[in-house]
Parts: sequence; C-alpha cells; structure tokens
Amino acid sequence: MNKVYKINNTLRHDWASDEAKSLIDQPLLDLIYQAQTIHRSNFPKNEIQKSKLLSIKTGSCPEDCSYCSQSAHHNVDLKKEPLISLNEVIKAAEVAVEEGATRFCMGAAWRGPTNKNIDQVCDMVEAVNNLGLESCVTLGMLKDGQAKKLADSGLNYYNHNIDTSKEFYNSIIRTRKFSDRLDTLEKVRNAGVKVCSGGIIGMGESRTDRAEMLRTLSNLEEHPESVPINMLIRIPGTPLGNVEPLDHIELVRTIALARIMMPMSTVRLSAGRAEMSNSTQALCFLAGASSIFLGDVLLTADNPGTDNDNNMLDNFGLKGETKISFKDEIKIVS
Ligand code: SAM
Ligand code: DTB
Ligand code: SF4
Repeated sequence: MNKVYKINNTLRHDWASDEAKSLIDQPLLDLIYQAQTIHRSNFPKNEIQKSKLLSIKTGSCPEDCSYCSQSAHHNVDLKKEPLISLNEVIKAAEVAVEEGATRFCMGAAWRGPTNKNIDQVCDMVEAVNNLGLESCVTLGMLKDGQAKKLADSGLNYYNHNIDTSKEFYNSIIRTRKFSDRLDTLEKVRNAGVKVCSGGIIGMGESRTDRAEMLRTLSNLEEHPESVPINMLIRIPGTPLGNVEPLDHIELVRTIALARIMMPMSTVRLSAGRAEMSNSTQALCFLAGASSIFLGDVLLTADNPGTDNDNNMLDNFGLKGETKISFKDEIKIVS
C-alpha cells in the first residue's frame, strides 16, 4: 500500500532574490525549525536514503572545474583510468546492494559522452537496474538524442550540478557556460529522466551566491527531484586546494534553504562528510537532508566508510529508506 503524506507546502517557481536571502539569513534555529517542519510534512521521519558512487572513467577530463581532481588542467596525484568494463560495474553494484544502498550512481570524467559511450553506459544502467537498484549517471553535457537513449535503457536519474550561482560561475569554470548546464538539464527533463542537480559550497562564494544557486534550481519549471549539496573537498593540486574552509553552519543553512524552497525534493548531504563531525551531520539531517553516499570513496575523494556511517545512523536512530520516490508513490491528501 502506498504511504500517505499530508502535503501542506506549495511548490513555487517564482522565488525572488531578496526572499531567498532573507530566508537563509534568519536566526539559525528559526531556519532549521522551518526546514524540519517542512521535511516532516513531506517525508517519512527518521529515514535516510543511501546511495553508492562509482567512477567508471577517471581523470584526464578536458574541463577546467577549479575544484575537481579529474581535470586535465590540474596537477593532481590521481590514477587515471579509461571506461571500466560492464563486469566491474556489476561487481561494484552487487557490493552496494550488500551494503544497503538503494541507488547506484556512475560518474565519468567526460566533457560529454560520445554516442558509443552512451551505448556502453546504457548496458551498465540495465545491469544496475536488474539488481534492484535505482540508477543514476553523471556523464557531463549531453547532445540531442542522448538523454532519450539513456531513458530508454531505464535510467532513473541524471546528475548534472549547476555548482554555484550564475554570478560566481566564471570564477570556477571557464571551459563551459552556466547556460550549458541548464541546457543539459532541460534535455534530461524532456527525456523523462529524473533530474539530480545541486552544487558545491565553500569555494569562496558568498552566502548570496549560495541562495542564488538554490533560486536557479527552485525556479526551474520543475524542481530537481534530487538536490545534492557538496561541501568542497579541498584537493591538493587544484586551484581551490588551499581555499579558506567554510564554517559548517553555512552548510546547514544552505541545506535548510534547499529544503524550504524545494519542499518535495530529496536534499542530499553529498561530498565533504569525511571532514565533518557527526554533530554537524546531525544538524544537516535536522535541516532536511535525507540522503548520503556510502563507502570509503566518493568518485576519487575520501568518504567516511560504510561502518562509520552505519554506526552514526544507528546512534541517531535513522533507518534506511522504505521504498518511496518523489511524485510516483506519494498520494496527496491536501
Ligand atoms: N563530469 C561530470 C560533471 O561534471 O557533471 C560528472 C562528475 S563531477 C565529479 C560531479 C560533481 O561532483 C560536480 O558537479 C561537483 O558538484 C562535485 N564535485 C567534484 N569535485 C568535488 C570536490 N572536490 N568537492 C566537492 N564536490 C565536488
Ligand atoms: C554530487 O553532487 N556529488 C557526487 C555525485 N554528485 C556524483 C560526487 C562528489 C565528488 C566528490 C569528489 C570526488 O570524489 O572526486
Ligand atoms: Fe570534468 Fe566533471 Fe571534474 Fe568538471 S567536475 S573537471 S566536468 S569530471
């Protein structure tokens, strides 16, 4: 039987800049209280969705994203690898199932895939779905027809982050435009694949930039079903390797704002947890994050590891998700 949740929040697509900024600037406890109230009215309480990541093609990326270990423009100590085999993907996905993940996300360091790459990834998506996992891929910019092919293979989510505000974007990435990211998101949406799009904080942007990034996402015609919020992992050899660390309370504020502006979307506490205390993460969950990546590594960088996470979640009394996904299975009772 479907779960029934009372929904008392309107989905808005007309957020103004000053509105977003005054929400994020609120006294912290007011902001968290508001976010958690919205969270509880739309999501099962005390549940966390667990995903697992796999890098299927690592390094030598032609893009110059200042935060990324995989860009060919930076000098990072990283083992580069061409596209891995279908068998390797299946093995990793089987481990993900054993660890309790319900979604498997495959990332490739491409500016965008070729049509041959798309065929290869479609086989991977089918294999992942056959194991009972939801599938997600993040492959860079898509060309016409590619999103449709992925949709036909059964792909559930496409991850493509806008990363930061339109205003700050050029300070971080020069090889593509903010509007390129939005074009790919539109292709994904039009093909009927669920959209996963968020960004990174802690790159030297202002709180206004963080609010503006979320305003862009929440003012899309449809909200992304999944909104990952990444705390910058400062990677030696990248231009942001030595940036001043951001106060983790700014992460809590950003998550709370995402929760308020996109009340039905899953907000994901993504990169950066290896440097966070469990107390910080508890605040992020209270502010409305309800999804994490399991495992020792994300794509290339450190993550806390499944045992540590299971201990933390047990300690907090948080359980893995019971099967429910945005829109499909939520019955609106007004
Ligand atoms: N190449 C694809 C793309 O850019 O869309 C997919 C892979 S990329 C690694 C996926 C996302 O991971 C990026 O958009 C960024 O938001 C996040 N990310 C990458 N490096 C990060 C870092 N050092 N710290 C935090 N997040 C990071
Ligand atoms: C997202 O927003 N964060 C994940 C997922 N989408 C693909 C990736 C985080 C990558 C962190 C840096 C690394 O592991 O190289
Ligand atoms: Fe390439 Fe993606 Fe890394 Fe940018 S974030 S350098 S596009 S792998």
